[in-house]
Amino acid sequence: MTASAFFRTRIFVFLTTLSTLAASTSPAADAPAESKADRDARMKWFADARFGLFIHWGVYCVPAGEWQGKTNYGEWFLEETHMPVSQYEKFAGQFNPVKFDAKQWVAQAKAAGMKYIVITSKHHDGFGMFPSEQTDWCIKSTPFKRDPLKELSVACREAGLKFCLYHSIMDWHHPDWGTRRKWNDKASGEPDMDRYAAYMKAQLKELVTNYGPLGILWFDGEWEKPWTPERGEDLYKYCRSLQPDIIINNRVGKGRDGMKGMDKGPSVGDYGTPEQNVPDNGFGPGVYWESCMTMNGHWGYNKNDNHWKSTKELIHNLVVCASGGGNYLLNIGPTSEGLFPDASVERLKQMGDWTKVNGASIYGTTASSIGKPKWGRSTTKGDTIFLHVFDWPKDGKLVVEKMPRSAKRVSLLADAEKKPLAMKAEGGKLILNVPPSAPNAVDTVIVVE
Ligand code: H79
Repeated sequence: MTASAFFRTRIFVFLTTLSTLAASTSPAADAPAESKADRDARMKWFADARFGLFIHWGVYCVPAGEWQGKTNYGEWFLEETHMPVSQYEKFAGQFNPVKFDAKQWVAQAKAAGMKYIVITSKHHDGFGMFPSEQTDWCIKSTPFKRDPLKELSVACREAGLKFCLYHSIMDWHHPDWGTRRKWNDKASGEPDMDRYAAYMKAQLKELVTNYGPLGILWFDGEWEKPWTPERGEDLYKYCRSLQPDIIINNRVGKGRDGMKGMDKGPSVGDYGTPEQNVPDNGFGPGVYWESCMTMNGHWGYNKNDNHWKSTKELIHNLVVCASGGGNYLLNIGPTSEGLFPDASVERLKQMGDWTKVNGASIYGTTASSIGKPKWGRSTTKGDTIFLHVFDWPKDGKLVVEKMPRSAKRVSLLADAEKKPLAMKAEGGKLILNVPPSAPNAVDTVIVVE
């Protein structure tokens, strides 16, 4: 495949209007862009999946968010404490997660209804969670004589989940990252971004070769000046050359509109990445996106953070993502023992109770033409519309204001017998007789065929 064949139709936000533009960012316009059909085929598993697990795991889980009386650190520990790199490196010597069980993590994610796992192969502190030949600043320098990424990749494949990696572009440890920190006492000489890009590529080659095929490469930390659009395009092309069907998020390039996460203009990358927010109405058909979010207030493990979101809030977020045509990537920060925090485990279980019964209204669905009803949300698949009722009507009548077509049969998704609910069509509206109290207090799903 030629270099420019990698560049595709890009979709981007212009002011508040979303426009679909056929724009190639390739400097050489002689080769055809990936066709929409080919792109949709490559993105299909991602669009069907809707729900994934993010895992932020690195040596920052050793201090567990606490240092010199302050308790609010996470994976940004090195940057926020300004600890000398030589001192931070000592956490590697204490990282020995002997309770880590890849099969158990994957089973917990699967039971929650998650279809893919994205784990940090390297966060901004540069530490590799895999034995890299490119550096000693990786799992090799810990007492833990195992390869957690290998174990997880195998467990994912066995369980039918896609295995994906988060790999930070910004690197506070590497001497060649262009904006070197003053507290990096291990680095000398002048930073050289060409050398840095070669280092990243060599690590990515190891990752794709030894843990692949990967579902997604999830880049981050692209916003600092040394990272340029040209470097982003080059890295995108390189990763696709290693594995043509790999999916790459938009943070490989420079187009991202801050935490809103969608691209401001033409840029490389396959999908948008809202962070810590769920867009209210999605971005229209054909736009791929995924909201990533913490379960409490930190990505990396913080032993003092008890600001856990309720399961209800997490389920609603998943449903709002699906109803806007996007995915929900929910984070866990495991401990230095190798365990998911209890509160995370509990929430995964509870989400699983809901997805087990109601998964048909999430996986493989898209946004429905009903839009955003007063009582909740809606998704659709084929000839079926799923009504997600967050606020159950007190008078036993659920009104669907904008019914696109006449309904043949209406029932509760949780009802295996599909007992029909009484209904009445009235001037484009559909009025349903529903039980007096909500069968599911979080989100009762009604199936309209
Ligand atoms: O890995 C997790 C966090 O450590 C990382 N992304 C998630 C997935 C993260 N890095 N930074 N942040 C979260 C918040 C940083 C925001 C800012 Fe910016 C960076 C503000 C200004 C520069 C993002 C990029 C918003 C504008 C540009």
